[in-house]
Amino acid sequence: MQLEKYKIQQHNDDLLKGHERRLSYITSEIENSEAIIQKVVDFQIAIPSWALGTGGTRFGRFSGGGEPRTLEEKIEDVGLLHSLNQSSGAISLHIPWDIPQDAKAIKALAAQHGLKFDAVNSNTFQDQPDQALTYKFGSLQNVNKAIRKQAIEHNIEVIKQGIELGSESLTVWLSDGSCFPGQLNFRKAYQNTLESLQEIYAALPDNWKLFLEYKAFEPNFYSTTVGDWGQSYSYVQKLGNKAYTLVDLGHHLPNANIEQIVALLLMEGKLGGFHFNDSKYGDDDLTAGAIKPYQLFLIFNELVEGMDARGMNHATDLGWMIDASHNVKDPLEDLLQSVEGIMMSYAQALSVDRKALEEAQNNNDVVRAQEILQNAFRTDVRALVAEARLRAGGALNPLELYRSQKVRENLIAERGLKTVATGL
Ligand SMILES: [Mn+2]
Repeated sequence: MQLEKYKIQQHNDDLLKGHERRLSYITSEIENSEAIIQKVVDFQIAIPSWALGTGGTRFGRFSGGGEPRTLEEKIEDVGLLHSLNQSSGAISLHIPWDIPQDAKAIKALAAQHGLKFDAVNSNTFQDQPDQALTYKFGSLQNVNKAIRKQAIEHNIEVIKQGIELGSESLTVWLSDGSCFPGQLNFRKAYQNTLESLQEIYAALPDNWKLFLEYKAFEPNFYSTTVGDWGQSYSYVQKLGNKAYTLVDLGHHLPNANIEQIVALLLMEGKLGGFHFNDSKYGDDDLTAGAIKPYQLFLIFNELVEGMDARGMNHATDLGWMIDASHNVKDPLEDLLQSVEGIMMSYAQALSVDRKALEEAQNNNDVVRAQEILQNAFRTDVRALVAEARLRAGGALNPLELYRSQKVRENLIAERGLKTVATGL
């Protein structure tokens, strides 16, 4: 399904008066609002190909209707999101869930929707039907050299697929670890993983980046071989200057200070990318900003401060992606909400009075520092984010337009009620 431009235009015309009223108030309140709007226009968040269908837990999966059945339909869905918010201009593929049969045609289809290919993701946390050896006891860490080799070759194959699509980064997430004490020699598991990563790294084109994602626990419940940012940092340091740590918000132990992690990785020049989601208990993969919006704001506050300190381009120097699972919501509606939540946190972080904050910090004025941050967080910047969408050609209220155009009903009519997208 495609959303015609005139429908977006009509929707915007209907909402314009109220929008302009709110915008004029907020621009009078925030000094640098024009610069914020432009930065929000430029900021794009990749949508992973596995987030377009209904997700599941290990207890069950309740599919929604009209889910994309093919890679082509997944691209159409991301194209639809992008036409609504003009902020989802990239898709991230998971191999082998989404292997393009004809890379040229897929690339052309994506370009038609204004989409680029973000990082490609390898998968050695599941066995595939035609796979010779099992990853039950790990992949890159495995005690069996033949299994490690199989996993290395898979990653190299994913790089090749990515080159065909114009992708420029590989994300490696390993479920490797152990479930019980004594199962694993930690040092040997680390060494095997490092050597395997070195072989994968050697296959990276010069202009590529390797992102090493960490996760505290699950599916292994005693140890994880890339379990936290320190372990990921230790690997990427040894790999070289094309290797970076990737932060997934849901992959920390409860109450971890993610904003501090982000600040230090940025300082070391080793923060490569981001996976957005939110959680209450663990790796819940909920809508970004749904549970802890203040934390998301504080993370963006460090991102903006740290990227500016290094003269980085906010939009292009780090990889931004949503990594969420939608068990009870329409996945497309959930993704629209996530992007909105991310953009609001970003806009709020951009509005922080940096000079005043630095002054407060230098004077140990704790109260003033808190006031500055909370003032930014408590300011309603939705009109700034909406204005960015309007200028980019998107909808003032994407979710409202999605519903009024009965997008899901149309997708069900096109694809059927009982479709299941590949993914988790
Ligand atoms: Mn992730």
